[in-house]
Amino acid sequence: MTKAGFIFDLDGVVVDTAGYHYLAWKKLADDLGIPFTKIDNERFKGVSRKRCLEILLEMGNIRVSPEQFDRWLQEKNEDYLSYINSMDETEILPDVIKVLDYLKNRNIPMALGSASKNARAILEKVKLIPYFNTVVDGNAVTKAKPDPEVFMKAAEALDIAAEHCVVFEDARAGIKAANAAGMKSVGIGNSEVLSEADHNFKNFTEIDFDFLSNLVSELNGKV
Ligand code: B16
Ligand code: MG
Repeated sequence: MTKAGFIFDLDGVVVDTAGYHYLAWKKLADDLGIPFTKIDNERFKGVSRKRCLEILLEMGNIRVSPEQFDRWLQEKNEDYLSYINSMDETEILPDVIKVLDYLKNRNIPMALGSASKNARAILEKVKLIPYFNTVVDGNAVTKAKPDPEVFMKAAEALDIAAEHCVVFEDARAGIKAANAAGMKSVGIGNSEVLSEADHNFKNFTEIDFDFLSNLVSELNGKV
């Protein structure tokens, strides 16, 4: 029986929903007269919805009542969900299924660890729910990455010790969270941004079965 657990971030690792987040934030920013570009959107990756709105309002020097803040949060999310609703399995990032199948065929427990409160809905849309033993999302955590809470909860739900887990992440805060949890970390994306990761790949097409097999052995070998 394996002691190894694999934990995956969602946006930027399994699917690329950043473009939809951008469109929804851009619409709100336009309504509020705040200039907002794709470069600004980079700062929102891996960051909670509430914190994103705080940053947007700071950019526009806008102060609002808690009620208005909540209304805008809801507005952004409804807009975002209208894009999510038309997602399907064609939006799974290249070779993600190859990696998930490899692990599933070896009965290796897998978890999703995401800041998104919409994570479960997205997994359902792209039909990936059956791969994951547990989904820990933005509804389950109180502290955002780089706090390790999301990944610690995922390991706990898998019933696997943190030091036997590995996290796949595309955000610097996510790599920091994995390292802080005492887990192995794999950076997906820009290796300069993710330089604190134990391993780096541009995307899943660069990950081969030898790498996965060695990783599983390494995690299993830990005491
Ligand atoms: P929601 P991840 C994160 O997902 C996104 O990268 C980030 O841009 C977004 O603000 C956050 O989820 C919250 O999403 O509004 O759906 O709750 O990378 O942690 O999977
Ligand atoms: Mg991400």
